[in-house]
Amino acid sequence: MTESYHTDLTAEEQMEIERLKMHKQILLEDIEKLKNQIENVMADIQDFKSAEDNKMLEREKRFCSGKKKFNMDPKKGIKYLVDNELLDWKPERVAEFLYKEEGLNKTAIGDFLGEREDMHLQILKAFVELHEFSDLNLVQALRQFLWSFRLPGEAQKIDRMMEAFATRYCNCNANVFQSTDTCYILSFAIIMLNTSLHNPNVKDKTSLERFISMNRGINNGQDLPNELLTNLYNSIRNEPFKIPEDDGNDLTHTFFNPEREGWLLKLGGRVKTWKRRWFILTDNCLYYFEYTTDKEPRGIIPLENLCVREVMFPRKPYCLELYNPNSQGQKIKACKTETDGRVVEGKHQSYTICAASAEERDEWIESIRASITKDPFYDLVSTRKKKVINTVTEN
Ligand code: 4IP
Repeated sequence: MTESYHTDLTAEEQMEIERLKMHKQILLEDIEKLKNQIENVMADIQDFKSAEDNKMLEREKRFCSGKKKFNMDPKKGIKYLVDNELLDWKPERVAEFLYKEEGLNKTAIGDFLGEREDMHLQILKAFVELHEFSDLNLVQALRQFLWSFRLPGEAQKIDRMMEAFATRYCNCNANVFQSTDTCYILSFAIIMLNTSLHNPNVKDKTSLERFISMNRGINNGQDLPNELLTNLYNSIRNEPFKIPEDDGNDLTHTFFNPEREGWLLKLGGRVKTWKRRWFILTDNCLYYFEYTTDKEPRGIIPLENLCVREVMFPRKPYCLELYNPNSQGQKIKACKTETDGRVVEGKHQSYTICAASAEERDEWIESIRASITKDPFYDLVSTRKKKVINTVTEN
């Protein structure tokens, strides 16, 4: 049909058709080439995308493993994230990571923030500044703050963190307290009030009147308004602090939960013989046993009111001493089992205990200190109160 159709055409028209056919052929080839090129480009894009996806996945994996490392050892975890370019080693970035990232262990956050190095102090400052305390009363602000990490056990760490908290609170609420120290002291009073009101082991519950009188004169020598203290008291009474990580709502326990056990040498009380004993530090008591498997301890030393320090002893290089600073020369309250099985009062005026190395001794000293929970914040707060009184008398 095409032929008969063509025969009707003039030679010129037929040539034109031929020319168009060729042109069409060329165009089809071009289209084919373009198609191939597009396919190649698409394949490249696909490769690139999956390489990017892989990179992202890889990054995600490393980020997760950084977080796990952080939970086990916060400093190592952060170093890993920084070395792998997953986190900028800048106070604001690290603070944001600690504040916002999910799945971080709050004890680890607290430990990391409490460190003494300059960078850590800057991170702590940036971290606290991520909290908005404007127009919140002190209890509301503390609720927010204490939920974002767990206060570590070491007094100096707590001091730094509470100082940072008080500074931030006063910056957000300029006219509530006369100084940061007032805020600091009252924060501790509130934390202790929480323990007193909500820990079933505390029998003597702090009354509102006592809370108010405990806080007399802390505002640079002046009293805080009764109304403010009453509000704070009621807020704590109606709702205890919520502590991250579901392991009890006793703040004293939450802050001070170190436990240690190990072999140490102990010097006798009257007869000065060294005995190797298995020591266990728990619940603010030091227990010692003859064998690790013994059910009954040979002796129990309640740590309440005691202090611990390093002490020199001839031929025993790594000694520590437990003593009562308020009644030197008197016997320390303790109990021991005599060889005949009778339980009697201890006869030590101080306990001299020797560790196997300087490091072990220091670890014991640190754990014992952290465990002396007569009033865990006593030293921190009393230093601050003295400071307030001195400032008042100087002026
Ligand atoms: C004993 O010496 C042991 O050192 C006791 O330690 C010690 O009691 C005694 O002190 C001391 O006299 P001998 O065994 O040589 O008699 P442990 O009880 O660990 O065996 P402490 O009070 O340290 O447990 P006094 O103060 O009870 O005499």
